[in-house]
Amino acid sequence: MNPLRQQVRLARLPFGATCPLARAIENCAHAVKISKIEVVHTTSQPGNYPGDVAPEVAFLGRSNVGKSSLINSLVNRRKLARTSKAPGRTRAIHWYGLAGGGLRCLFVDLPGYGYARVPRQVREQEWARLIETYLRSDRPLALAIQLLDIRRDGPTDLDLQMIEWLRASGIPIVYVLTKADKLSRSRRAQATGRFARCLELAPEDPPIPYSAVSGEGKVQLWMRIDESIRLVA
Ligand SMILES: Nc1nc2c(ncn2[C@@H]2O[C@H](COP(=O)(O)OP(=O)(O)OP(=O)(O)O)[C@@H](O)[C@H]2O)c(=O)[nH]1
Ligand SMILES: [Mg+2]
Repeated sequence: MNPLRQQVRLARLPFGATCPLARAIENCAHAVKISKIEVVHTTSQPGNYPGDVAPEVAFLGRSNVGKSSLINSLVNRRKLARTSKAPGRTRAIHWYGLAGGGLRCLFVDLPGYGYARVPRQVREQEWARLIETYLRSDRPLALAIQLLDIRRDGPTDLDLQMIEWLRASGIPIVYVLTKADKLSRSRRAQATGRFARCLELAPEDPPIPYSAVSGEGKVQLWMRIDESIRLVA
């Protein structure tokens, strides 16, 4: 059976009745039927935010880890967020508005950190300030999705700095291990355990292996998003 359909089956039993955004996946394995998706705002100026206010879901992680691809995968659009093989593609903050099942939220695609080829000054002063100002702002941040490349041994120092900061701020976090299709099933399971240990995660709150290629992890992640949006909405 298609792994995504299998996840949907498993997911349907306990949560199907209460997660409209996730439930929209039910009948078509690769189509989340969100009724409306729109580009809301783009900025490279710290403090310049959209007038549109709804619970926000921020995508954080190193450059090239797969943030923009994850957004496209979640909404079943190939080119909503621009992706690139070369790191450093997303240099601004992009807000995307999603509505479906009576809920509305904004996905926030942030520039990646840690891209060594960008001059240090630009990296530290512009991008870092953009991300930091956003995270310190009073935007209604419902959830931070922290992306980590599943092929790495563990989080990098920059990832850990970001995670410590998010934890200290009390922002709910879900950890997504990207590019899961690049590892065999057994190596994927090992990596998931390794990241869970490094991050000292509770057994009931494991990281989610995700593949933007196969859609693995999509249902679990939508459930977490759905749950978090409801708490803030
Ligand atoms: N095989 C595979 N490749 C992926 C996956 N997710 C992302 N990629 C690839 O990884 C590269 C970077 O993806 P992006 O989505 O642009 O990464 P990003 O984190 O937005 O990068 P920046 O905008 O530079 O911070 C692209 O070549 C994607 O096709 C995945 O799940 N599986
Ligand atoms: Mg990007």
